Amino acid sequence: MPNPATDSAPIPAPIPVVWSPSTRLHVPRHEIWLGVTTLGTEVPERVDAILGALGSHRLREAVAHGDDLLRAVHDAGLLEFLETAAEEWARAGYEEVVGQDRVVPYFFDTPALVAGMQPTPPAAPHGRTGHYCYDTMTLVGPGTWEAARAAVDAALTAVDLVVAGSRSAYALCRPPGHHVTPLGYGGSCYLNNAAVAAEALRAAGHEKVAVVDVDAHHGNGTQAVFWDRADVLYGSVHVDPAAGWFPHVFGHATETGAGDGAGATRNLPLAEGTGDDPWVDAVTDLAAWTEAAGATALVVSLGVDAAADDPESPLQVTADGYERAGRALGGLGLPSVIVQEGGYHLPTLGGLVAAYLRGHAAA
Ligand code: SP5
Ligand code: ZN
Repeated sequence: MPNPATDSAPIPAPIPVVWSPSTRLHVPRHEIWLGVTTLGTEVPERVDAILGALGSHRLREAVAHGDDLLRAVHDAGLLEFLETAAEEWARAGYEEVVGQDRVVPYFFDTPALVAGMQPTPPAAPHGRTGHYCYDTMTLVGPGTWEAARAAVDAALTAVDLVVAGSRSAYALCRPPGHHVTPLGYGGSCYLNNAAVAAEALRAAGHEKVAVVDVDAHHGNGTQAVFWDRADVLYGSVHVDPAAGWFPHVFGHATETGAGDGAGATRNLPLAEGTGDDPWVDAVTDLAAWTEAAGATALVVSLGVDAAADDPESPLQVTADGYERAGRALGGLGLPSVIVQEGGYHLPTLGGLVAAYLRGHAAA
């Protein structure tokens, strides 16, 4: 039966999509989890799975940006390590000597080791990686830096579009970024694309920016970047780390920020098996929180790994849930930069992103 109310509604213009072919250059090949080597999940084919589902959107290539905002988020030592690690590893001959062609940590100079003493910087590359990389799943190869840097450029180009007047823009960032802290990387992430986007919106004159993170995992890195700041809010809905999920030690509801940032962090952990209604309610709650705080711009960390088919999380969200989440966040009417995070089920990944963007644009 025809419905005049919806049949006459204008079809929303699709959100512009920013991407870079260089993001395909990161080929992690493997992950090492619990000491077992398995095939990588954060694969280059993700880029094509997403592009394939966004055919009706206008594609733009990322424009190269300078390092200022990258340096505002990440420590100089981390950036230097990431930029040079693959070359150093190759020069040291680990591929020939031990059969490992990717940079992977085995030794971690945690507080347990350091015990309050002053460690001397290690001479060997294989003694250095664990200072920056906090897990064994996040391998660095020859194209990793170029891809991660291109993902940052995609996020910054999306910010440019929004600052120039586009209501929203989507950055197809790969590798993802929300697990990267100022000092370290992990969780299949190398550079924190969403945090850099938030800094860029601040630099463009937005006095309060909200990052809302709907990836299945808590974005501990983004939380760390803005933990003691009042000018960038961080809100996240994710599978409860207390039920045993990565990143294990962060993402609990008790974490709400500190100092100037007290109350500017909000975590909504959900039980394993949570489906659309409670998940969309949590996203809606974060949208209302953002609005009440008076944010004038939004960054969405769009992980689609909360989906029922995703192999990396036990949440059970459908494409309809993602579309409703898009409506809840798009309904804020804020200039929005939507940044890709996780999502690993290649057959459904693109459709989930498209569903979110449809909802965000329609609101
Ligand atoms: C950006 C993002 O979604 N990062 C996810 C990091 C969490 N990964 C946890 C992986 C746990 C074990 N996965 C087993 C995979 C076997 N190949
Ligand atoms: Zn995730």
